[in-house]
Amino acid sequence: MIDLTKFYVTTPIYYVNDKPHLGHFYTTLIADILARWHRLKGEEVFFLTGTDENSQKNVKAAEKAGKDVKQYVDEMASIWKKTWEKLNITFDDFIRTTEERHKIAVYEFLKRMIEKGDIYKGKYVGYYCVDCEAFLTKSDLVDGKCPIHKKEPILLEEENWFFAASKYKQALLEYIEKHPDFIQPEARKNEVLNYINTGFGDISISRQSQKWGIPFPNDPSQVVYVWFDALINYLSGIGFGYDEEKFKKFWPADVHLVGKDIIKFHCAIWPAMLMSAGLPLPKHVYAHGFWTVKGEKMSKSLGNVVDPVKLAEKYPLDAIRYFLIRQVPFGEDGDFSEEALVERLNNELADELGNLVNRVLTLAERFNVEIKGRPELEKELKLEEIDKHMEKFRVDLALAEIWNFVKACNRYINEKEVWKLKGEELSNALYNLLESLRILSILLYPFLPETAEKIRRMLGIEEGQSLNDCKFGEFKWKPKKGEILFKKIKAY
Ligand code: ME8
Repeated sequence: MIDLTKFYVTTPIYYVNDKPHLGHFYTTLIADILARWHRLKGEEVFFLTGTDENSQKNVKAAEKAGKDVKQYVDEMASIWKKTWEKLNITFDDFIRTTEERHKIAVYEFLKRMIEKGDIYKGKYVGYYCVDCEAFLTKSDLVDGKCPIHKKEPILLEEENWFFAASKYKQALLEYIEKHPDFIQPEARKNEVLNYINTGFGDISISRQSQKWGIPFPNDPSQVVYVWFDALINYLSGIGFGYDEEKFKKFWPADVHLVGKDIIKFHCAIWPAMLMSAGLPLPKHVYAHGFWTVKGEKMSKSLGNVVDPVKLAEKYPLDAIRYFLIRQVPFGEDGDFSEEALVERLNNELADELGNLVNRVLTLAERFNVEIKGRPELEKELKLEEIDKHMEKFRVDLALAEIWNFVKACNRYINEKEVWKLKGEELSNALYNLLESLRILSILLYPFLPETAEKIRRMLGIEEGQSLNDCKFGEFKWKPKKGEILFKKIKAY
């Protein structure tokens, strides 16, 4: 169940060893769409994103760039933040794990775990993939290499601080059982259960060999393990340890959006950490699939990434947003190609939505009649279904349902041959079509914000409509045709 008054959504905090690629944009875009939707519902929304800066990957990248690590992460964090701004992402805060507020939260969190008796000193011996920043077991390896990064892991032997995570194994299994929609989509749940049942043990949460990171409390010879500190961003970003009121207002998160690569951390380790610190668990974790290019995961380490900023210089940003949401069922993998993007832009955005808006406004301008009538098109609008999909984070299904309405409006024009109508019938048809466009300008706003805004302006209606206004009624439009919404692209 979603809290009716607040909505807290997060993205992973991304490593800053490179700039954002389309995969990162995808997760962040979904969070943006959900945040905009819940704002339309009048809820108090908090949308957090940020950067994971205490990683060895960042240290290596700084060395490669010949820069001081701090200077490097500062520059990169600024690139990430500016990229999201450029790409019209409406985050409410941007947490960086090198910030003081984050350190305060990590220390408060660790203090609670220490008081609980869950932290002890032990010896760690095992494989470690620096690109994953994670331990691997022998069975994880394929041909002796990390299956994701295709690199040999290092063998690590250290005296570390450990979290007695195995204490929470049973409680975790029970929690997942009792909260069937905690891990989504359903298919991912088995993967997590399998991990908890077979691979879940105590976790080393400090590093002796590293200098870059948050010093371990009362043991400055070690730094906090980067994943351990990173997960706490979801709390430090909303005031944990320094703004209790804000923290109480927004925690627990309504949804952590993540890629399927980091599900174990979010659905097993993080919940166990929260149980230890005596805090409620997030309501949902939604793990989506990977964007691939020619079947291979798009990734910084594989070097096959698509740059969303460059893409947005070539295509309208709303077309990219639309494509990413429509192209794959949310949760599954999808292959990226410009060809497929252009196809959707031409066939759906230009031919269906663009054409609809253009036709209705042309008719409204041509026949300057009084606009009133009976709400005939309202039955085609499945608002409840759309909202249900959004409550289940199925942005893809919600947008498909909105698109059915776009198609229904086009059908209405064709079937009625509106351009031939006269008098009351014409007035009625224009009423239905203009009201439909007004409602579309609200519903499309989370998905295609620039386009929705253009439609609103062409209709001559005021800003600030909410989901409550998505019903047919009386309206004072001042329709005026504007620019074409989407120009078709011939070559790409
Ligand atoms: O894992 N397709 O950061 P990261 C879809 N810092 N999404 C993709 C993707 C792809 N090909 N590649 C990346 C980390 N992503 C940690 C997270 S959170 C406490 C710490 C997205 O920079 C997806 O959301 O490697 C994935 O989980 C995330 O970027 C990994 O980003």
